[in-house]
Amino acid sequence: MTPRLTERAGYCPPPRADYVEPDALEGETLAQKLPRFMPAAWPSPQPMWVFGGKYFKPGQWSNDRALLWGSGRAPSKERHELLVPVTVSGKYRVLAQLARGADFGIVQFTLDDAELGAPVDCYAPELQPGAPVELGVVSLSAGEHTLGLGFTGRNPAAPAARTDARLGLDYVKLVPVD
Ligand SMILES: [Ca+2]
Repeated sequence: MTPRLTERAGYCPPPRADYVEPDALEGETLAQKLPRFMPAAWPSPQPMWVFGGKYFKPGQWSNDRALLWGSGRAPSKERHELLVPVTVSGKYRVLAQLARGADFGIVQFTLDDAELGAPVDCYAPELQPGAPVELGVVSLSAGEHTLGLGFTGRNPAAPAARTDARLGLDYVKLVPVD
């Protein structure tokens, strides 16, 4: 009989995250919608500790992971969509925590195809988590909603030798508004 993964010799369980943002919808675990066109790159859940001690400190990234995605060119019409589950109809503040870094682009969110918040410039000289960004207050019905991600451009300080842009979505949070 084939042993289960956790019963195999040498199995090393993934480390437990030091920090998980309460009530967060983790970017790395949100369901992804199939793109309408073949993307230049597929988004992938990324353990942030692989970037090493300089860029990863316990407690910086919720669940120690983020969803990383890149476009070959920014600005770009390329978009990627995630499914956001809403259990109770109501009004919500939408917050997002994004990674920042030298090759990270200016990101525009959409919600159910309408622009959500202002473009977010994710440039920073070195990889780091940004502060949670307020994307606005929206009324949402119970069910699944589509959160879109795309690039409107790159910060002028981004490396000039490249034209691509990346983003890292640590989490999205829906905070009920009374
Ligand atoms: Ca995360």
